[in-house]
Amino acid sequence: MKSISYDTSEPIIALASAWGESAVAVLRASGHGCIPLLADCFSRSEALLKAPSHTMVHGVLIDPATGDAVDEVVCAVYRDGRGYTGEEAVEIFSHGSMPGIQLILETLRARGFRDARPGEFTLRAFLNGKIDLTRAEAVGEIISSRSRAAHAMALHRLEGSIFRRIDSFKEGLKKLLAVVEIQLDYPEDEVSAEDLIAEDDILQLKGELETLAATFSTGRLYQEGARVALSGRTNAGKSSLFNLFVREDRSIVSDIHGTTRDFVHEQLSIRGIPVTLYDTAGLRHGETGDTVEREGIRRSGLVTREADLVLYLVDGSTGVRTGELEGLDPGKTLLLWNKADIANGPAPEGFLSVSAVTGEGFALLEEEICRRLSGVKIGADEAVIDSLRQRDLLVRSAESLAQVLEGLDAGMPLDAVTVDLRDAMDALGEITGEVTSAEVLEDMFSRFCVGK
Ligand SMILES: Nc1nc2c(ncn2[C@@H]2O[C@H](COP(=O)(O)OP(=O)(O)OP(=O)(O)O)[C@@H](O)[C@H]2O)c(=O)[nH]1
Ligand SMILES: [Mg+2]
Repeated sequence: MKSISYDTSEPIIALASAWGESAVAVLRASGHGCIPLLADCFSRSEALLKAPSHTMVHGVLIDPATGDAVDEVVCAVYRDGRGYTGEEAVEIFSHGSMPGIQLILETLRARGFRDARPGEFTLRAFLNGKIDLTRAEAVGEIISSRSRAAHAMALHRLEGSIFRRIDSFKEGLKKLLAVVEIQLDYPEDEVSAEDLIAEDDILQLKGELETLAATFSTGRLYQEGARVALSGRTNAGKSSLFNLFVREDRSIVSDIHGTTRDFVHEQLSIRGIPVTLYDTAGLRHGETGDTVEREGIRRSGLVTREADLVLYLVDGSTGVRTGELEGLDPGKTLLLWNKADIANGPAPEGFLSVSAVTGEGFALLEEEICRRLSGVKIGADEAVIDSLRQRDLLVRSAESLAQVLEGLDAGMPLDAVTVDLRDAMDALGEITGEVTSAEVLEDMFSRFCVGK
């Protein structure tokens, strides 16, 4: 493997907490020899040099050039191999002052530390065999998670849920390859590929790979969220329902038709899915409204077109107007029979009955939104991927297995089929990082923040 373009053995330093004034800041130092380097600028040099792993040493950082105090700090010491990076490392807890942090960094740079690259601590953890690539990616995913569900899923991945799944896939393939490769050593035995490779096993494995790859859309949904728009005729109760979702009196509600002009939006979480909810201007049939209202309706049209899901409200006390449901996209529309508390009759077929005033049907509505957006119900223990890289490699692996099946059907020779089997295996190896190029690694970790 080509090596990383920068030296990953040098001692590095970075601020691990956010840039900004805070009570405490955390700086991370890592790399062979970083403890003695730090001890050179520490008031209790001996204590730091002798500190056992996983202990804290209190003292003052000092600029050795001037003898001036830099900051009062606490150092958490990790001896060789036991820190996050799998190297000798120190976490420095300092005061969270921006000029103070700058001074610490300058002092340590002068002692021979270099600034860490983005994600370099996690990259080193990977290079030192502390974590595989799926766990390394999970670290980035935890930090950037936008909802509790996304956070929980990423944490699950950090605990190795994806790694274990991939490992079990690899085990299956490894056994097959072992049998096949032994046979390739004895070309004089005329054993066909079909005799050695059970089509059903390949089919099953291919199915499992595809299922895991398909969880990517769910992973994305919980991470990036979805756009949900409220739509319907004027006075259907869109703004009332919007306010119920956001749990505040955000959008103006009145019994005057055409109350909402410009669309209003808010961020919220529906059963763990980050959602941007839009309240839009009500649609009128035949009547035109004034210029401002027409512009509002035009803009609302753009919002509904872009939305992942449209909640189309019908006022249950007046019912469905002729032709009003025409032109709605059934694939992304959820029909709501609002004002169930004063409706003339039960919700027609295909409608969900709700009341924005009494809250009736609201829990079911949330459940339905969640189901429609994610398509599947995610169990707490289920492995869900949130990395395009992993998705593409799973697809590549499944495609190679499809080639294996084609080869078997066409009666291809064993060595030809083996090439595809190996490719399926390599793609899985790339997911966990056994056969990943330096370019891929650098690209992946460059998207992390500095200090992680
Ligand atoms: N009884 C009852 N009244 C409701 C319900 N939802 C809305 N209303 C009333 O219906 C009227 C219109 O509600 P809005 O929420 O402003 O309706 P809208 O769809 O936003 O209307 P526009 O902004 O004009 O398009 C108000 O008087 C609400 O109090 C409901 O579930 N039950
Ligand atoms: Mg409104």
